[in-house]
Amino acid sequence: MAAKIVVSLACMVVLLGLSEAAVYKVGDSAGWTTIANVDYKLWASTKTFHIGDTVLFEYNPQFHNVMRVTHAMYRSCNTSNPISTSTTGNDSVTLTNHGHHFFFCGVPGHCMAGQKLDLNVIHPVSSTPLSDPPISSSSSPSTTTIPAAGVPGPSPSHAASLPSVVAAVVSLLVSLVFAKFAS
Ligand SMILES: *[C@@H]1O[C@H](CO)[C@@H](O)[C@H](O)[C@H]1NC(C)=O
Ligand SMILES: *[C@@H]1O[C@H](CO)[C@@H](O)[C@H](O)[C@H]1NC(C)=O
Ligand SMILES: [Cu+2]
Repeated sequence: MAAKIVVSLACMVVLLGLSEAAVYKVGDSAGWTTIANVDYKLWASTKTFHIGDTVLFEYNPQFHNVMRVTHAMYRSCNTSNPISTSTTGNDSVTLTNHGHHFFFCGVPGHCMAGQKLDLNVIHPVSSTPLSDPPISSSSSPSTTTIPAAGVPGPSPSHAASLPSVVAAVVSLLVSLVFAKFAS
């Protein structure tokens, strides 16, 4: 029983990853830049990022780069110790864990000018493929109720009600048979 549940949960996670993997170009047609005055906070707020999705930073590497940083460094535009730096001009980042991911351009002044991005990847079990209403896509990671994975499974109430359902079906069949013989 438990093994079955684990397997079906694992399948669900895999399906989620496969069905929802998307590629988002940061800043859409404007790309990763300071010229167009893109509001990257607004851009990110219009998307729902899932594990397995990819964000693509496209920019002229002569003028910009991409630094992945901590929240503290993001807030202060501190470029001294980035987690990683990309400089190809066409950098894709696959999102492999949930929570916030912080990026900015490390060229002096660019982060301060707004070339910074905070992506929030929602928790994988907060959305299910079939049973959830669309509202869930705009929900915050606060929906961490794990049983919301939609498994119609072995909660104590279900387990207890199963024998009574069987009993009801059996008694219905018995009464039908008796009714047939009696007529
Ligand atoms: C930037 O962060 C480093 C630690 O990573 C710290 O030593 C330095 O003081 C910070 N600089 C500023 C201007 O906050
Ligand atoms: C950037 O990389 C993506 C794949 O990561 C590719 O599909 C795209 O064609 C590349 N764009 C440029 C301008 O090289
Ligand atoms: Cu820049």
